[in-house]
Amino acid sequence: MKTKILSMLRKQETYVSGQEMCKELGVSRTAVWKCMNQLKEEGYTIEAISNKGYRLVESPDTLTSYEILSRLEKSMFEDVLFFEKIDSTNNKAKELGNQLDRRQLIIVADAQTAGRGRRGRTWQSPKGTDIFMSFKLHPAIAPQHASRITLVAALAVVSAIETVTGLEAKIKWPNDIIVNGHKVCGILTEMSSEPDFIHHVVVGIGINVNTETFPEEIANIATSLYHESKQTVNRATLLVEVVAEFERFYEQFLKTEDLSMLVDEYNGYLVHKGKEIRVISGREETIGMTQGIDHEGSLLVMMEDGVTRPVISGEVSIRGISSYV
Ligand code: BT5
Repeated sequence: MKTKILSMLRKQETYVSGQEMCKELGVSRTAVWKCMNQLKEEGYTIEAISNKGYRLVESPDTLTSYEILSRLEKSMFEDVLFFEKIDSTNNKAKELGNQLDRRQLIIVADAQTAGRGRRGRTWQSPKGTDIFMSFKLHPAIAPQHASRITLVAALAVVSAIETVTGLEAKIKWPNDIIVNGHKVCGILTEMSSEPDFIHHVVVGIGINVNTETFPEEIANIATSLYHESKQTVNRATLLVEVVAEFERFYEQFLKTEDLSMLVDEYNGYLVHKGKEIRVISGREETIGMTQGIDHEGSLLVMMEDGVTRPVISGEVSIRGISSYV
């Protein structure tokens, strides 16, 4: 009911009458009134004027499922599950995937107690300020193409950050988003599959939105949108923009199972474009210049011998500079 009430209030700039709401929702006036009071208690500012009805003046910075669903008009995701605190939204999405729940879902948390990065690393996930979310997807594509979805998600996040905050965001291939040389977002894609069939793909996205300070171990690497813009960002606004952009790019990706329709846009955001870089993948180190990715999502590096080779995965840094980028 909260989702429906909030979406009705959001659709109309002016007042929505109590009567209209009762009719649309099929409930009594008292039920609507009770729900309005609950929303007010949760921090929503709702103006109520007799003979006119209700108007939403302001929303709190919250990521509840009704806050997000009421802002998502049409979506490929069937539901949004919100947790005040959880070990990891990726764990939850995988757990649901393993229960053979094939609905495409968004899992969101206000805090994580065991947020994860790649290869067992930790993702700092404090309460109340940032976005921790996972998409549970069931693409009918070849399992070996699934890692490309990380790049699709990165494109969605940079684009959403630019739209919502006006900040210039860049992609550090393959899974980081950078603002002013510091990491503002990380993406972790995980999959359960058979050799020729995907059970589920989980795309986990962590965005530092309003965090003001970071623990010492990441203080030199990390930044937040608040830190860079000196303005707090409404998390639901940004989250919904990321989802909308992801759906737009993902639809294009699914047509070809590669990035051929997205390559130019992606390369336009690449932080290392035209730079001499060092890529470490496993024990191998590659040094050279990159102009961008190819349609398969590999980073094309022109080596000192003049030959361009694709790098499938690895950690990239600018050669000769010891900073994180
Ligand atoms: C990542 O790994 O960047 C992927 C992070 C994915 C987090 C999301 S949150 C929702 C979902 N649920 C999860 O449990 N995970 C996903 P990687 O490239 O391995 O980078 C990890 C490294 O980033 C750490 O070793 C730190 O150096 C640094 N780091 C940790 N927390 C950070 C933060 N909040 N902001 C910036 N850098 C951070």
